[in-house]
Amino acid sequence: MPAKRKSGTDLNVVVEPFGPSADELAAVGNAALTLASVRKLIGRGKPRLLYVEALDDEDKAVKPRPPGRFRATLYDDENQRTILVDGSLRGPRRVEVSESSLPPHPSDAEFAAAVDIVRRDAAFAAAIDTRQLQPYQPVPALALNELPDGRIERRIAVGLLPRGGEAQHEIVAVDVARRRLIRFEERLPPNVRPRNVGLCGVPLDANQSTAVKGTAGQGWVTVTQGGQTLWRFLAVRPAASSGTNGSGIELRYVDYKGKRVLYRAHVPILNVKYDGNACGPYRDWQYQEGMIQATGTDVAPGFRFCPAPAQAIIDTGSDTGNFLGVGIYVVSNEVVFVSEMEAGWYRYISQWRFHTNGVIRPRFAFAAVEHPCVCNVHHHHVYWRFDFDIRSAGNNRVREFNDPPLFGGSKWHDKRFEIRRARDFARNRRWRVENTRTGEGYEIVPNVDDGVATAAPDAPFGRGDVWILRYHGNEIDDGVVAIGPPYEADIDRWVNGEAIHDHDVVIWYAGHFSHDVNHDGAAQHGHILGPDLKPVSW
Ligand SMILES: [Cu+2]
Repeated sequence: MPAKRKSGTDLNVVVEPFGPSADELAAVGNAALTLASVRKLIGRGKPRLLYVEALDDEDKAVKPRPPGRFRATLYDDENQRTILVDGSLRGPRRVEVSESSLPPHPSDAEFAAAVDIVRRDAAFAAAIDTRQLQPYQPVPALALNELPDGRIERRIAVGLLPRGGEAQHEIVAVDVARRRLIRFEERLPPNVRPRNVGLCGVPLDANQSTAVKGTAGQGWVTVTQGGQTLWRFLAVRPAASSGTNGSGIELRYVDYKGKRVLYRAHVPILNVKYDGNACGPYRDWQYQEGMIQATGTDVAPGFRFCPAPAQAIIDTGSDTGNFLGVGIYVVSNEVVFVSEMEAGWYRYISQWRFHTNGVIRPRFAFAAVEHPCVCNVHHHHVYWRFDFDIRSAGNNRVREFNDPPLFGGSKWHDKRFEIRRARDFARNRRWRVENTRTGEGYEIVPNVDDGVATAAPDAPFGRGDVWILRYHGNEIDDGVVAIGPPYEADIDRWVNGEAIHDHDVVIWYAGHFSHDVNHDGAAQHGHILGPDLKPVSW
């Protein structure tokens, strides 16, 4: 049943659940394990089923439809391999089975099993029982171990925060299958060895649960005002978002006043670099939802409509909450979607704001829970991917504005080929994507807090500010898994000379934020990044 929610203003927000439910996915995953082709590949091993994701096809030629495929991810510790079972949700008995040596992110159940093993270990049991050590999930979430023949053993990393007494910070690696715990030299892996021993950041939650990769939840959103449809799009919760490392709150098929603006909008890449490599660098993931404070009505799995603003860690100063998913609320003339993600000790806020006047404000915000690493100044980089399809997928062009102009008297010029561009606030630089036939467009207007990559203290780690690319269905993310190097965004490789004028274009937009937790005030000024997307001739 579509749930209709009226806000205090005359704005109406309706959300209709879309796609398979969590129960359906779980059933499909369990059934797949019994299939002969799957049993054959598994052999005598006892792999663990980590998660079952719903996948959609990247096909602009067809109308939006619910995800038609699934992927079940299993891990076989004995043979150091990942087993992937891909199939159709409509006919789940026909599947393709493949194997890979790339180690998958831990599931919640695996992490809980790893914590349990640490809790029973003689070296830690007493300190954990008396609460002198508090387990947490670190980044990276895996501790990989290279064997003499080059194979990689996958172990689950478990962090232990000191809570008094003689306790010291430690991260251990847990072999869940053999119920074995491995300790590091100096108690810490080499990329988590800050010089300081104190803790900085917001107090860690009381082990509240998170929503991990594959947790179902998407819905069609319709925003109307006085009988007129302003916005219609599909919203996907972070735990169900696309890409190697997830995408935060993901938008699909965004229409304003009945005209297509974006085919997809999301954050497929997120990374962090410390001054002097005090810790890290790290590639983060954007699918693990943490609790937000949201009170209201559940309108779809993972979506809650709230009469008052839903609040994340940057609003409450607390790592705890009462809801996993996306909070929706209306404030003045904007409909806001907000969710919070966890990656180790980082907390990221994914937000989209839709104004009645057609402006979209994508936002990303940064916070951290207590950890020795975050006492050190570090630099977060967030990369939005805006797949604009202004009125149509093709027949789009990109123009750039500079005032004062770069050459001659014209402030606008066309971008004819793929290119990487820097933000230039002195020239009020911005970009516009237009339909060449009909003239409607959207402007991408940078905000000063988004920074400039070349001026960032950790340059050249941030790589760039804006990339203007020809659309390709296989360039949704850069494919870098959040387990090891490289950590930098690899968007540059797609800038390979293709013509973009009158074609299907994609804009990547990076934000760069230097985080000094010691100066995190109540106002959190500058912690929220993102450009404004403004309609032109709509
Ligand atoms: Cu930070």
